[in-house]
Amino acid sequence: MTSTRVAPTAEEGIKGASDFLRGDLSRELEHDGAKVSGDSEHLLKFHGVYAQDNRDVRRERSLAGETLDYIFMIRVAIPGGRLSTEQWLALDEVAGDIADGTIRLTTRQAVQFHGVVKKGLRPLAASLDAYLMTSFGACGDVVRNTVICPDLIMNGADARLRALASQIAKAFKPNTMAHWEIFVNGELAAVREEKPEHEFYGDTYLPRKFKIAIAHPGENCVDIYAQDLGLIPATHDELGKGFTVVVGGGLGRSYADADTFARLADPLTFATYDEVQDVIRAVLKTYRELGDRTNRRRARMKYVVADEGFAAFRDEVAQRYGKALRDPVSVELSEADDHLGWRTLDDGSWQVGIRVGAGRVRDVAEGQRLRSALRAIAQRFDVTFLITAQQDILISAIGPGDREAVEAVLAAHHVRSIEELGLVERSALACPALPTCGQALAEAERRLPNIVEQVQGELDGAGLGKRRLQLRMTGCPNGCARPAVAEVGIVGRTKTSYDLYLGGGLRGDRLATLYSEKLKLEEIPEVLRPLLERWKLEGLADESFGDFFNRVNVP
Ligand code: SRM
Ligand code: SF4
Repeated sequence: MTSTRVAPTAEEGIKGASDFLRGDLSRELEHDGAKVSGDSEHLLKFHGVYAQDNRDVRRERSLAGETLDYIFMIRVAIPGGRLSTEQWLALDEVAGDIADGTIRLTTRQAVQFHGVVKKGLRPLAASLDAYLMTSFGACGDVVRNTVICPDLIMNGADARLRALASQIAKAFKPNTMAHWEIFVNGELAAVREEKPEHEFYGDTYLPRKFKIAIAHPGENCVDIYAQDLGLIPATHDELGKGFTVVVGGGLGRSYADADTFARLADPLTFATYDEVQDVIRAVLKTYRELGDRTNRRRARMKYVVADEGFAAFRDEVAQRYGKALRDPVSVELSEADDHLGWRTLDDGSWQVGIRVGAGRVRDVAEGQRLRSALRAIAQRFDVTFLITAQQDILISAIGPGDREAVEAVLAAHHVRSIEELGLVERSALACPALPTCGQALAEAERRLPNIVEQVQGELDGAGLGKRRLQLRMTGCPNGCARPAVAEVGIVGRTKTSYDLYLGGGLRGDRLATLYSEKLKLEEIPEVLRPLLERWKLEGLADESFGDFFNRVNVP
């Protein structure tokens, strides 16, 4: 009789044999070669490190029989995207001394460094550690960087809410000391007593990554329904303040596996502040036990929810929670706030939100010198930096008398104000894609300015220049810039073609539908043109493009 049981993936074996994420990493970091072995590549991800090669020179080097240009990407987990000026200056120094001169803000409020060589990994980890930051757990099969609406941190009336992202990050960080032993202070860390690993991780951790976000009660700037688990502040008639917990979201798909899909999270329960971590633990245990460890393409929790059915999944969570789950309190989120521009906070201080194209903080010769501007502000003013889930940066807690001085620094570095931005540019997102991402099928970040300009041109041409249009672009269907919930989602299909998704929107509560396949990038404005014309003629007053597209059911 043949067994139908499928073996766990190689990655599961690597995790299990790694002695809690150590493996051979110490030795590998010490040897001279520019790269690490495949097993170590997998373990490195848990430490926030991705092995990459510069794909711009891959072909010519291969043809010439030369070794590839091996580089590493390091992702720093920043709960809620909140940074002190000292931390920002430390990141700025790393960018200049160890990485490629840029700081890449991510769609999950974290920071990435690109182009780091192997011998830079330990100094980089030590610099982060000195300023209470780490890349540990920013990648890998664990709870990833916790995202929160910036308004809840700086302007939140409720102190418990303000602290929640950091508390969750702490509570769900793996206990192993491997990172500090291998990357930061070697023997010193090894002699420290190591706590047993969390029960919901064990020695093989989760089947795949797990993403948590906390939304503002009024608007959806964090794309809460795209998360494995989302917390939406809500008030229960009897129990008072707490959260509607939503679960089972995720946006990645794979062309190689037709049974992969984007899915929005569903409401699971209402939890009070005191209960919320136990509910998360129960969800994690359910995922740990029921998630697919035989196929990494279908290992995310959304597939457990979809395969089991939501009601059965909910029962499984309740069993592990140890008591019945309450009904969720119904919530309604409005369109995402981009947090850009100047506003005053409740305590009378100022905040300015600055658009960072595709999250890339850099100095452009003869142009905007954003990296220098932020450095100068961090050196002169006692402010707080906040990274948004739209890859932008907020300078917050600016003293009531400092607005003009901060404005002057920004202007001196040619940092564009929101009044100078086109409305497509204002909300457009793109993932890094080429040349660093190993999974990229097509360009994204490097082509974003061009496609934004063309689509803005179409809007202007149709007399719709004052209307918002949300455009997101990725180099493959993994969906790192969340095109699956955008009004216009452009997704890399082959080196020179893209699939076009339409009809998501700024509330983030609707999946976009596949409208056209394998388009050249330059064809996209033409394909959009008649749709924008129809939106102008047939759209209701103030109806967004995404809402219009769904209402009239454009063929
Ligand atoms: Fe992502 C893998 C970049 C947010 C879905 N993502 C990658 C890797 C690490 C490529 C790789 O595996 O080799 C990319 C690094 C490229 C590079 O050169 O820097 C990468 N993802 C990013 C970032 C930097 C995009 C950005 O423009 O900001 C975001 C970093 C987030 C962070 O700070 O933690 C990023 N990735 C997302 C999101 C959006 C979100 O989380 O809100 C998604 C869709 C939501 C989801 O998870 O479903 C996303 N990334 C993926 C996937 C598909 C996972 C899946 O199971 O469906 C992959 C592929 C994988 O994990 O193997 C991936
Ligand atoms: Fe890479 Fe694809 Fe993510 Fe873009 S969407 S960063 S190409 S994995």
